[in-house]
Amino acid sequence: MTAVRPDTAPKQAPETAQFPPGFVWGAATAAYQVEGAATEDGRTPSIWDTFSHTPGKVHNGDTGDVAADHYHRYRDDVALMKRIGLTAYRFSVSWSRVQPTGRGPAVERGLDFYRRLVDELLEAGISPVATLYHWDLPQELEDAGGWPQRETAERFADYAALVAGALGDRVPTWTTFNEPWCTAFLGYGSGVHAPGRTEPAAALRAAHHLNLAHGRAIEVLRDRLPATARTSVTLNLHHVRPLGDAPADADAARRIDAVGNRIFTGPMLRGAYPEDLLADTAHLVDWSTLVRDGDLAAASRPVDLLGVNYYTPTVVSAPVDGRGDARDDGHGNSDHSPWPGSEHVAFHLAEGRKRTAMNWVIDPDGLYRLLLDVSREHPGLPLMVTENGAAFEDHVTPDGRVEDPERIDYLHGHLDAVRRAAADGVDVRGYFLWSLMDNFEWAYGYSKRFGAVHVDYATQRRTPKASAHWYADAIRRHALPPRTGPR
Ligand code: IFM
Repeated sequence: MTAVRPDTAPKQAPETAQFPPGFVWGAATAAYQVEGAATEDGRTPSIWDTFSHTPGKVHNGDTGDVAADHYHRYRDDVALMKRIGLTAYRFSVSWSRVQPTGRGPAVERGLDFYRRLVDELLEAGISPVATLYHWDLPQELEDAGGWPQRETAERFADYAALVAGALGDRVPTWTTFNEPWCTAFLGYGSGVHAPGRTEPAAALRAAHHLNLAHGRAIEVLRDRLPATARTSVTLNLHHVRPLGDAPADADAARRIDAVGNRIFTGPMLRGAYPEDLLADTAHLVDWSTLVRDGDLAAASRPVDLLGVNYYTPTVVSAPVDGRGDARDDGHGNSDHSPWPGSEHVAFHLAEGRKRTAMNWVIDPDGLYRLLLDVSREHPGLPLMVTENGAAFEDHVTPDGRVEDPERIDYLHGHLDAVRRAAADGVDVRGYFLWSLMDNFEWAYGYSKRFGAVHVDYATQRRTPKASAHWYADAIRRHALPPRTGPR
């Protein structure tokens, strides 16, 4: 593994430094990760039900069948959010709950759960942020070809219309997709996520249909939502850094920026695929037939907000010893790289830096720089940090506490990065901690805990960790508390 020099430490904020007025303090979850109730009220399997029930796909054979049982415990969970002082809650809607086959009329009992959840949030003074898709495609649509199939984009627009019809009067902020990069490249490229396919060409086709589906859904949302509602998409933008100064390292960074970021920001925010991406991947797909007339105009329907998810930077170089190497890209172990063209790139972990339980390098300055870069590249587009957080080995002490100073440190550093970006002129409207509570961490099952609230899966007992108390303090102050918060 090649070492990366740590950057010089950024200047620390005075502890009293404030966040912008109106800054949103949120936490996020996703349907399959927290809801459970996998077969209740008409819900049928999504690709994640199928995948997690397939031996060998998820750590320990864990599934989302019960998860954190949020479906039944949402009232208590909203009460917890209120105690923390959240001003917003970002959740996702399970397509399989609303439209089990991915086609046809909505199942009202499925929609009712979200109506109840949203009402509970509004009652508690917490603003709901609804994500339409967080990776759980109805299995029947995958059986018909999934995201590499163009028709899935049309089905998504129909589904968006059903959800907007049910919740449009009470949800002020809407997000089409969460991290479409993961859907395309982990689902259809490396196969570490559902549906577990390892077909690079299919991954690129999926990416295009996700762009198209996003645009079609934005059109539907704009049509059906009140004028005051805000539309958005959330991207896991990779903060890509070349390892060294060599032009070959810069070219590796360009490639990963193209297939990691600009493959979505291009069509969605500029109405075009970047020329270098098309050239780099021309041996895999025929873009001239994949992208039809009108697709890019559809994909680039304006959004009101861009959601940015950040956890760790992506450090790359030219191939080492003539070979590309994607083992350290932070996206799980597979014999198949998620990155088309990864034979031209080697990924690196920064040595000498602290890591989380995911083995992700902790680098808050990456978030600061990412926000500055995105705001420079897309001026006038308000940003929201829609996910940021860390998994650590958490334990409940005999007297019922969870001390997680490393998470407090992580949150402090990253919130300070957001504050500094805002102070330097970035229009960043808020921050959503990932995650409100421990949950099903995809291929890692329940082995990784990202929550500010600890969940004992045997009893479903919730215990706010020290970081939840610290975050509550930050919200009260509208400023960063010291790293070790109050108990
Ligand atoms: O748990 C996930 C979430 O579903 C999407 N973004 C990254 C998180 C941590 O891996």
